[in-house]
Amino acid sequence: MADLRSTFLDVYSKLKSELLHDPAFEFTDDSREWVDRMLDYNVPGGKLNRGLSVIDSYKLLKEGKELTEEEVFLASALGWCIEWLQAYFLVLDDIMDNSHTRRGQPCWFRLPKVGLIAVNDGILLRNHISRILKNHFRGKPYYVDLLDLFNEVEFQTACGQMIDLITTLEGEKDLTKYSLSKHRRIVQYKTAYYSFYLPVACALLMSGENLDNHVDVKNILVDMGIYFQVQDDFLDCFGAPETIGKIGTDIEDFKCSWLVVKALELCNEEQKKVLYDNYGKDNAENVAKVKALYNELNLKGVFEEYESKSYERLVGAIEAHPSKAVQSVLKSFLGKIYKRQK
Ligand code: GPP
Ligand code: MG
Ligand code: MG
Ligand code: MG
Repeated sequence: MADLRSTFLDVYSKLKSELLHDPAFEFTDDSREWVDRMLDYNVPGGKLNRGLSVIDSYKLLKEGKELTEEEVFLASALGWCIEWLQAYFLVLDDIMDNSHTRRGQPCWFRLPKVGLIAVNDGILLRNHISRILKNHFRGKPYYVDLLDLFNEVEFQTACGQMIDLITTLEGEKDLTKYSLSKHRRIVQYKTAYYSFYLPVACALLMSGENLDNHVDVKNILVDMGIYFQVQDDFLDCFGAPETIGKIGTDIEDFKCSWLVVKALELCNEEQKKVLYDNYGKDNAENVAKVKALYNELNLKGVFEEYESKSYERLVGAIEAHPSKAVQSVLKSFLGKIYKRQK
């Protein structure tokens, strides 16, 4: 595993070096240094789960056959494309969510030298994906499907992000419109497709599969992605910032978080008033009152219950799948996130 990770990181260095010498642009020392620093700051510093799982999944789909060096490189390159996509989303998401820290350091846009240059850096990160795909996959029979996949998933994520944002609009702050079905719609689009379906879909395309034949796999992965974002919502409030590497902002941002939806479901009239009066205010006292209410309602316990129920449901769905290889891919994914602390 340590080995796979270091091979994976070697591929990062190679891809970065290609991008820093992209013949389509005449780099100066300054511009090359900017991109170099921007990439190191934003791309490789996460858990790398999404990226590594392309290699894992591809291996499992090959059912134990030793991968060639080229296959390892290509699966890693696709894994890095997902990590680049994630970096692009996070750089922009942190601006939109007014966040302060990410992966244990200030958000990129918070650096005094960066500010809103981060918006263009996000656009560059997105373009790097197309450069990487062109450099390494143009000759492959699945190249068009790969481009289409990244485009589709990016579109779904941007739509999810849009509904995440427009539900919080200032002046229209209205908790009555928050429900589990609204939450589900937001997180399915903003998180599940790119975080869960995309890595497996990349591995399937590399294996020569037609994605139209794997709708059942997609449904299970989307379900898993929803569970993953519920964990993210939970950790936003209850996670340790030192562990999750970020300080939560969902309460301040009036987000349609799983926690607020559950709180609305469980609260009495008096508690509802506390929520209405304090949710969505960028003030430590208001936030503390919301957190106290979450504790009063035992949302930790409610979440633990949700977590074990989701796990059982997902295992059931996975075991009903006809292919053992696909089962191992899905189980490996689920194993990585079940009861995660970060
Ligand atoms: C996670 O939401 C969703 C994304 C990072 C997708 C962003 C999409 C864009 C098109 C920019 P989140 O805000 O809960 O994540 P976090 O808690 O990590 O900030
Ligand atoms: Mg967000
Ligand atoms: Mg965010
Ligand atoms: Mg979050």
